[in-house]
Amino acid sequence: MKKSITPQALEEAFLKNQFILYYQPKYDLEEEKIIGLEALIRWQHPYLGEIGPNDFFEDVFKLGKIIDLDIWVLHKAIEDIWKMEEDNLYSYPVAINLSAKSLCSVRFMQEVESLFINKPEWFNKLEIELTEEIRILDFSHAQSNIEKLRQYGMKIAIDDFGKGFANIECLRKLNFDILKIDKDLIRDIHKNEISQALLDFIIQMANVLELSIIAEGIESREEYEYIRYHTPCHIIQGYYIGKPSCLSEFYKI
Ligand SMILES: [Ca+2]
Repeated sequence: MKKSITPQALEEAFLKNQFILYYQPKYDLEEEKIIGLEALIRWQHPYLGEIGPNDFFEDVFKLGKIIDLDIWVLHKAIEDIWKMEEDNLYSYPVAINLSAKSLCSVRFMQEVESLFINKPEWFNKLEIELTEEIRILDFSHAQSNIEKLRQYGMKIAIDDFGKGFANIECLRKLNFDILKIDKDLIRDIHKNEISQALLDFIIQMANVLELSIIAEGIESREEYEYIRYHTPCHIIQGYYIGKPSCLSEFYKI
């Protein structure tokens, strides 16, 4: 599959609008309802079918198109938030995944600013998930842009927490609102005492830092029950709760 992803094909994907956003629900166990959606990108390739981000992100980075892609996601998520309101549907907050490169880029921030000037009311429905896998070289610049985004009403999450080595440094140097616990830590948590101890520690730390917590990657009934009955974490995400699907799926009766 990788071989067929040529720079031309990627250029064409942008020109011909071949990307699509799927949404995965975040569920609140206390309120017993969906409280938000995470936007997840797919590429609808004309010959290869649907391609997940893991299979084309590297090429997007190599081509220097990651900011273009993040801007596309931002526009599309806002369009979908607007569409939910237009159709008189409950408008869920939408989280988008953002690269550190875009966060630190003038172009992305200008795009956010011009969208905000036109429709500020959309922005308190938007959340940013920043993965700590990507390296942030200039923390003070990243932090000042994070503060701008928060001033626009957006909430900022540190994504995949528990993976990689930059976790604590990111938490020390940047201000977040939400901490998303990585799925690797959740996997088989019901039978892994080390994961359980680490999860307890992360939850305590998040409480001290006044961060909301989301446990992602819940795929089995056992994982679900462990989180539900043995931890105070009440916002969850994963295949056990709901797979990524088209926006319209959330409004089917
Ligand atoms: Ca994410």
